[in-house]
Amino acid sequence: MYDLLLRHGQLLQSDGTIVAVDLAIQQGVIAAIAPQITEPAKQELDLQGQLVSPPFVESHIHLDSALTVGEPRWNQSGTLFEGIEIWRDRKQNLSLEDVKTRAITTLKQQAMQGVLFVRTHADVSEASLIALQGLLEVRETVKDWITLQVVAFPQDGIFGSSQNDHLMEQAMEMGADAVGGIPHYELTREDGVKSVHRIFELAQKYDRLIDIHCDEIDDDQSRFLEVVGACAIRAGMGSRVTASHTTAFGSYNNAYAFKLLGLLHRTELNFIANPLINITLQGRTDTYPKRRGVTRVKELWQQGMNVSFGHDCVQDPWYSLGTGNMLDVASMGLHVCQMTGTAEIDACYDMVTWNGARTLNISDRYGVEVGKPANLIVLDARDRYDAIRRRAIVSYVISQGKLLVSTEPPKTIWHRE
Ligand code: 17E
Ligand code: FE2
Repeated sequence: MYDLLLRHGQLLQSDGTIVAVDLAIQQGVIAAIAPQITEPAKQELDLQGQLVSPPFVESHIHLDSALTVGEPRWNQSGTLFEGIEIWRDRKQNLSLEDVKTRAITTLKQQAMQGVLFVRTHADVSEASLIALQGLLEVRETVKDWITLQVVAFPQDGIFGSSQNDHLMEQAMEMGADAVGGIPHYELTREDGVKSVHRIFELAQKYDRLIDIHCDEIDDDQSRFLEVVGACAIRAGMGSRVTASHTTAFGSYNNAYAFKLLGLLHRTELNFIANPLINITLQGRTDTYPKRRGVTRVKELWQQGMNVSFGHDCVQDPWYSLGTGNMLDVASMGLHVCQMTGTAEIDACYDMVTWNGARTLNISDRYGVEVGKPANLIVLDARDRYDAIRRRAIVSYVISQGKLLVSTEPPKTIWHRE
């Protein structure tokens, strides 16, 4: 007797093919996938030919600042720097309760839309480390229905003030999953380089992943990605390292960009683009032509490198919009990066699913395959293209073998002939 039987699904497999199947779940694990399963189950769902996919992966979000938009004021200039100033004021008033409540509200919003794996940044430039403490507690509270990774992120720079380096070390001891950084915001270019070396040192000392906010600026001279790449090669840990944003890559001259691509090719670095926010945040010092301020997603993907898309923000000092819907992210990425070919559209879907899982280093546990943990979503869509174009509804979310969320499609009535 199975615990849960899903009948009549169209399973999107990791190679992109779609097959008609029934899926059986037992004790939190996918027990069987076959054209027809006849054994009984305690609970059955008829999927009516809807698309079965592994869950969405949110590879980059700031849950500590989520849902604070307008507090204490609105970001009127729309720049990264005004956002950092506003957050510096808001974070004086953090409490554990405040951080946890907003984070859990956001995670529920995400899970309702099919996100079951999340990597969040936690600002560790405050001596209290309340943002980190809060998100580590949330990681524990939600672990039965969503998997959370927490990055120790020094928003004000590791060497921007004398205490921050020590706070990074403390964050590792408290149990952060990954070491973060922001080299382009350090006081000098030299400090930026030094910060990248320090990040690798901490990651190796504490055996953690790395996820660096890297070159999130339109300055074509911001070249910390090459430092991250070089450190990854020397440390032999590329697949455990992520370069987030890298928006300056969109501004580099091609001679340098091609040289850089060659270097990156020698690593197994992961890249995260956050197209919703960076299309609004970047290009603010341009008149016309106005740059897009998003990294070279298509070229990295064409070179076979791992790229995922993140939301970055849900209603915070940097971005007043945001819903947690990963199909919104995929759609914006598709537009901004001009990924309109058929394989390119499919790749945009993969960037909010499989590629995100690879970034999070959870590929061994991720995917709708027999023997893997039963995490999956059912989309009211025919295929990846249809899902992105219509921002398809996630009808069912199955987390760790159990039904977590179900959503009915809205009903629209046409009242004329
Ligand atoms: N902090 C930062 O440095 N960059 C961002 N995009 C956000 C926070 C959201
Ligand atoms: Fe970010």
